[in-house]
Amino acid sequence: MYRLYEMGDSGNCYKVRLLLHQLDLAYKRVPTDIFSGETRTKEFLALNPNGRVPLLVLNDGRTLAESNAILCYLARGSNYLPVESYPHALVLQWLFFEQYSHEPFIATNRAWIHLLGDADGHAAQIEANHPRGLAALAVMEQHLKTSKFFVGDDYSIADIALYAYTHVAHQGNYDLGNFPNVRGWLNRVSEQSRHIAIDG
Ligand SMILES: N[C@@H](CCC(=O)N[C@@H](CS)C(=O)NCC(=O)O)C(=O)O
Repeated sequence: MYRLYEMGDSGNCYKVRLLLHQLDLAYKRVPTDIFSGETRTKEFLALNPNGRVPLLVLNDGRTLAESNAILCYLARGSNYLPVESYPHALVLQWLFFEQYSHEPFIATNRAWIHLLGDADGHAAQIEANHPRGLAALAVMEQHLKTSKFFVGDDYSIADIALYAYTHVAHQGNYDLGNFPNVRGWLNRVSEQSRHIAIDG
């Protein structure tokens, strides 16, 4: 059985739980509180020297970090990751977009505002991040004008990766009111079979 070191209200960890559930794979959750330093202990750093969750431990003890790498590993051979090189690369394109242009602005503001409750202490960073998060949402909005899911008509791990922090973007003070295509897509993702909610 897989072991997943994770935190319930982290979107990066939720991506992995959502896919594990949709693939009906057995796993054990290992709750890891980042705010009390549990990702920086000697024991945890031996598993992931980068000190971050999610961290997946395979049956044979090998470890895998980085949420989107874990999605690729688990989705291989399933309907959630196309095999053909071009659609496969498009999935990767959106996974990299999520990590470089979306998550650093949307997830980070959510963490300061919603998880830490310290909007005042991070006001300048939140303000600087906000337009960059909106820019990522605008890219998604434009793409979803003509596409049902991120890669064509089929739900994939690109959707899982982008759903994780977009559906809770309001917790980082992002208003999705001007993004009707994004809202429609959020609904389609939440209607997929075996969908589960994020914790918290
Ligand atoms: N790029 C990484 C980001 C992981 C990450 O930032 N995890 C946060 C929780 S969402 C964490 O563990 N932070 C603990 C720390 O920085 O000490 C991924 O996608 O897995």
